[in-house]
Amino acid sequence: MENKTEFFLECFKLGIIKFGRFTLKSGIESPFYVDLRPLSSNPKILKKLADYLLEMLPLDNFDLICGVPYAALPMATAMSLESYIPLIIKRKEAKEYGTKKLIEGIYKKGQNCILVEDVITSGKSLLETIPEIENEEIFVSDIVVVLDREQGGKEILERKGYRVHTLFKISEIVKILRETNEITESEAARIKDFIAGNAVKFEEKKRLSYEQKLENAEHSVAKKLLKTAIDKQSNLIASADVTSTAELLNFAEKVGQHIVALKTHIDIISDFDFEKTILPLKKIAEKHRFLLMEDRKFADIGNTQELQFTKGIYRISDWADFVTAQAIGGFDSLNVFENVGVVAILSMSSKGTLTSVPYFEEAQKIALSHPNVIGGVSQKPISDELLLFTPGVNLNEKGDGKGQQYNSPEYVFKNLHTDFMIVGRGIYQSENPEKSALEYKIAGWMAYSEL
Ligand code: 5BU
Repeated sequence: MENKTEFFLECFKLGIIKFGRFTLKSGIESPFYVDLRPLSSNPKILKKLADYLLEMLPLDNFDLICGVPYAALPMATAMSLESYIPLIIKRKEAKEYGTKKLIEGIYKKGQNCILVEDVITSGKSLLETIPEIENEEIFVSDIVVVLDREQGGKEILERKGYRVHTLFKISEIVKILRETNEITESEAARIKDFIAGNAVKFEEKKRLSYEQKLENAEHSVAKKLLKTAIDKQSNLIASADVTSTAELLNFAEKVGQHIVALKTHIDIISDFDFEKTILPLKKIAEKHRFLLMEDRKFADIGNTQELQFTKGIYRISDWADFVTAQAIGGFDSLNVFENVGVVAILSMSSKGTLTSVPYFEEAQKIALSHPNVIGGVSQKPISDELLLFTPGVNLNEKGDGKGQQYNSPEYVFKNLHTDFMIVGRGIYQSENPEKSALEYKIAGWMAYSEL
């Protein structure tokens, strides 16, 4: 494809930006007006536009495409034709008769949908559209936008945990148009002033520091985790998804100094033996001052969970500092985890997960009110009364071909306000796990510190 600047100039020739005085929907007067609808009347341009928009996304992760009505509908259609990802149609208003559906087309609950928008200003129309799609239990994680007017909408959506991919920014466009003499210096200056003066004001929610969270923490395990993070300047939890005692101990020894906790799936250790696996692991944890997090994901009635927690060959209650548990069994099912911290699963990182928005909200209510719960596992921002643990983090991969979906450390700390990132294969499958652990630790701490 030609470069993006040339492509923009081709689009510009169709009259998509006008200069002068225009009153916007919000009532404010703008020195320019953007209308991308002409792009849809030129098939070659529309096709190229669809390719540019698709290029910004990890396409394997999506099952559906939907455009915000009306201007983005042809764009979404073109993207669907180019990628073979099925299209769904969002109505502006539900029909008064018939099915009264807001979303038309063929879809299933739990599918991942790319949302397409032509221009983003304050983000208002996206904020209205997203819940209507999520109410159908379709997941929206990524939004592609042709043009960002840089008035704060992108940031508002990103703070809510959506990834916003924009093809053009108005500041870039002004630069291109000035360089090609399409606009005068004074026009460029007027536009720049307008952008600077009209960013939508939003109260950026400051994330709480580890020190502030430590002050607020009540549970001893939460306190210990936060103290460890501050002392070691690390917010990294390494996931040791290895299958033998030797590998587990070797891995713990190598990465120990860089992590706040080691996450285990103890039931995948094929030669598990309490004396030979757990006792040395505990020693390494003490030596390097990290906690043990057993990712057991309890999901039963309280009585069964109690047995799974305290009995069997693993006797998790004898060694884990904290465990993961589903909230699906209800509030009382978590009463049995008395001497450990519980991290409740609020949403999952895998494609097609059923942890829809309503489920997430109910699970979060339980997490917030239960004294044993110290935090939640989630791919969305959560209440800052809870610690947020986020798996699905990798510096090099977008997915694993088995449904896992990855974000970068920067993304999870900046947009989700994650407290602890969980990294598995990014570390234990690397050639030098110790070096990789250090790399992730630095990336995570920098992302946190820059906020
Ligand atoms: P990975 O190798 O970085 O993909 O490993 C991620 C780990 O986190 C792995 O042990 C999973 O079982 C765990 N995990 C996850 O990936 N996503 C989730 O939503 C939850 C746990 Br809950």
